[in-house]
Amino acid sequence: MALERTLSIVKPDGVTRNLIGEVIRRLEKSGLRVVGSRMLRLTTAQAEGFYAVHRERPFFRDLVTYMTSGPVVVQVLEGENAVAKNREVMGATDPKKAAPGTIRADLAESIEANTVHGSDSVENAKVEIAYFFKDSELCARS
Ligand code: FUP
Repeated sequence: MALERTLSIVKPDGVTRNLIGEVIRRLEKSGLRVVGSRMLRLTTAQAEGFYAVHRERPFFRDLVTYMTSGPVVVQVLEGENAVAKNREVMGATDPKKAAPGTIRADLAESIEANTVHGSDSVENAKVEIAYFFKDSELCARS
């Protein structure tokens, strides 16, 4: 088992529907610990940069519009196998395909407004965490 960090985002639909606490409750219940957290409204440039890997995909413009439609909460989670554990608690991208009991199956509105983001690898987690946080803004909990 490896101690890891991962980036989590409560997306605009989650914030708008007052689900910040519900999302964090589920993540904390899984054993993950919050080591950094901030609310912000992404600019178009920030959303485009964050999802740059998807820039050629047909859903890219809609995704950027959606991600800038309201505030988000960006968080860094720490724990054993944090990347995979966060993805497990989140569920599959499309809420219709997400396993019962996952955040997306229970709470998401659509494949776009799917309530949460979670890094998909340790490597990407490092890049995504650095996109939003300085080291000095993170408080180790282990
Ligand atoms: P995930 O890692 O589960 O967040 O999924 P992806 O990295 O594949 O996709 C990133 C985001 O793009 C999703 F959370 C929502 C959006 N998306 C769409 O809007 N339509 C799609 O068909 C696929 C992804």
